[in-house]
Amino acid sequence: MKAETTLWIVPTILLIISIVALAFYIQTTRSYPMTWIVDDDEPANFSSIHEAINSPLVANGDTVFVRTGIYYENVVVSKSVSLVGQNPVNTIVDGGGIGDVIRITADNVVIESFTIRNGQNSGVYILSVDNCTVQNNNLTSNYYGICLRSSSNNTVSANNVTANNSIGIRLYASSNTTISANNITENRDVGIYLFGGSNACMLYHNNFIDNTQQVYFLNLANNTWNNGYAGNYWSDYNGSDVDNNGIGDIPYIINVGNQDNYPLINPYNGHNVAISNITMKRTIIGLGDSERMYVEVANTCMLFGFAFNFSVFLSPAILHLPLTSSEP
Ligand SMILES: [Ca+2]
Ligand SMILES: [Ca+2]
Repeated sequence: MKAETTLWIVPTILLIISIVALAFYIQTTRSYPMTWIVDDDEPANFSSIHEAINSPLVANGDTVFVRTGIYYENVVVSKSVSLVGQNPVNTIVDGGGIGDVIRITADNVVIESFTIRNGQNSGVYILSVDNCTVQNNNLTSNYYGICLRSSSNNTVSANNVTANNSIGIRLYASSNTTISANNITENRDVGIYLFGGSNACMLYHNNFIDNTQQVYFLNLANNTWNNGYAGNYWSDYNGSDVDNNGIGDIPYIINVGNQDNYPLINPYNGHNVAISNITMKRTIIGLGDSERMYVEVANTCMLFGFAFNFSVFLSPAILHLPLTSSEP
């Protein structure tokens, strides 16, 4: 009897191990992304952000959605996930005055819609990674708001980087960084600090307001301070705008090799473009006819009008009909 029992135990254990291994294999090799919910005080998949990131259930490509609350954590994002807050005002990650609040150590990470505060070092520290995005966050009361080190091809966009204890955004040896549409305000030492060969960065549509020093370079570097037609808003710019096109008439000089050729007269506040007028002589046009159309578009600080000619020709494409109809 005893020998018979032993005979069964071994294959049974092997079978259980196989099933667990198979389940784990299926879990870790799924090809579709999943969204996981974190909430500090309501039922959810996880109750803390670091618990979610560290879970073997959460894989590269997944989204970790964090509901509103105050999360006292120091998070290391070591997987290629999108970490998304429910909203940037009430979804707060507080570093408690210790280390970095969020440190990114994997490529292709997104950090979006949080308040990130009280980092002894950085609010967000981007370390030796590519293709990460930090957008739509409030970063305040950190030593550095956002810090990039030895990282390329990353994007920092539409963040409020305000009242950090030293530097708003700090780049060390980080090339090809796109920094756009951020409010960089009232940082104690410097708005943006670039050193260690942070070249070929593109910075535009940012509002640099009342930083003790707006930009500081430790080493010379060449970066582009516009997107080809619009630059940044500088609270200490004192040029004029005689032609009233919203762009200052003289460049904002940063240093040798760095100047904003298209400084904005008013702070940038997003793309709110309206088509304010379309004019055509005729509305019924025959095949082969030429016609001229005038279109006027406006945003919060500029009004553009442009005209173009077009001809009507025969195409196999079907004109779209209205999606809804009031006819029975
Ligand atoms: Ca909550
Ligand atoms: Ca002008």
